Amino acid sequence: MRKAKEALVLLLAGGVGSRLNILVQKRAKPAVPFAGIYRIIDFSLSNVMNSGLQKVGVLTQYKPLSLMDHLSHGEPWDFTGRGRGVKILPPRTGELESDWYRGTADAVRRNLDFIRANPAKEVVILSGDHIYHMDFDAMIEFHRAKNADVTIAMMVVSKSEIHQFGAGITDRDDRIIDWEEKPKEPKTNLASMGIYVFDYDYLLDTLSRNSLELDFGMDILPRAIREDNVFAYPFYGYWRDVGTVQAYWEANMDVIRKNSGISPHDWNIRTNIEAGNRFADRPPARFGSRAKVHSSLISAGSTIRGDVQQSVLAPGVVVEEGAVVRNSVIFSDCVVKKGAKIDYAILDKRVCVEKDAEIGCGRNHAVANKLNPDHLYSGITLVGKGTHIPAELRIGRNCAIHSTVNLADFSGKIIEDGESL
Ligand code: ADQ
Ligand code: ADP
Repeated sequence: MRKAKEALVLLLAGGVGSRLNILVQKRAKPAVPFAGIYRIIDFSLSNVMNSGLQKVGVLTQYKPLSLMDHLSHGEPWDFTGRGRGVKILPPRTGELESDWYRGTADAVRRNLDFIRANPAKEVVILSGDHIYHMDFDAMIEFHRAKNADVTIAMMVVSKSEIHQFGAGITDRDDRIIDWEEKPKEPKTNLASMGIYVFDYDYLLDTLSRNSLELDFGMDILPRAIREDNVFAYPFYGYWRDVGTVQAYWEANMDVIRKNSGISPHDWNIRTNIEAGNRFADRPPARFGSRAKVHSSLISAGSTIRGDVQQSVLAPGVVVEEGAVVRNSVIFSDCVVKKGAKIDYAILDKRVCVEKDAEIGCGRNHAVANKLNPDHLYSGITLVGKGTHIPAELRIGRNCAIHSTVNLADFSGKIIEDGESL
């Protein structure tokens, strides 16, 4: 029997994800659309389902509208057929914003009644904002074989990335003997994937010990590593924290790259076909006689008469004749009119690009901005939901165009590289 059935899952889906810039202005990071028809959270939830886990509480907090809509319509997350497998746990807060969850452990602590009402052998704690493919059953088996109190999924990342993660040092038995959350001077490149298996009783006990321990990575895990049995489950598959615009764009590109290990064509990812993108009742994608498409993902309801290369298109996107879309991620119901050119851009929903406008074209000169985390520097230009880009406007690279901006007088003008409007 799969061990996973005996575990309870808590999915943390409340983080702000502010480095995703305008993509998270109106929605939580796990609700950001991904790979055409999915949202980021679909990958965690599909892993849960494919691993045979049956009971999931989703902890929400920040701008949960799109997320709740995505999780609560239709049947895709009804794992067992006997009532819903997924339960949305709204924020347990008072009136004041300062009373909001103050960290991941605090968020879980505020839902102790849900954990107590669902006794299990283990509690699996996951994040709703990673793109990956993983079998939690194997991890639970490892956790039991090690007789662990806590098991953390960990993988080797590059030296330049480790400062964003919890970093651990293990002994030959995979026991974690040293730990630092987001180290400034890393001693290791073994990173925590933010995926934890806790022994059920151990979790209840540890959370009720000290209510000032607010965060797993900062507080709970360092103490557990010092005092108790904490192991690292080594992971070798595809996993990305899509916390930055660069990482989000790259993960979308991985979906269309051959053998990247993350294609939804190779394994079962579920989504909600009725909410949000509403592609369930859209007609098939169609291609005009002059259409040229390669290395791309095109979703239902789209009409392509121009040129699409190396891009991910959500449902209902129109690319008119003579228009070119390259190296880009286009959300649902965008229109790219005749002669317009889009390169290295992410267009949120319902953006209309008028004739001969250009977005994100040219070379990436803005690498110097790298020191300022508020600036985009990876070369990608972002355009907010519903923005109307007038004819012949040229928008450079690394720009962020917010939904609220009115560009009516910008026809024929240039928005320079790195500008934010
Ligand atoms: P971070 O990436 O900094 O580090 P954190 O901000 O702690 O992650 O959030 C973890 C997850 O919980 C995210 O999915 C976030 O959306 C969610 N979340 C945060 N606050 C929440 C709240 N109050 N309510 C509900 N959900 C909430 C963590 C670990 C590192 C590890 C990385 C891996 O601390 O050790 O390396 O994840 O990405
Ligand atoms: P997102 O891009 O995050 O899906 P949308 O603008 O598409 O955001 O909508 C946000 C959420 O609100 C969606 O889940 C959608 O189903 C819901 N929604 C959008 N427009 C309406 C509307 N006019 N009435 C009710 N719900 C809506």
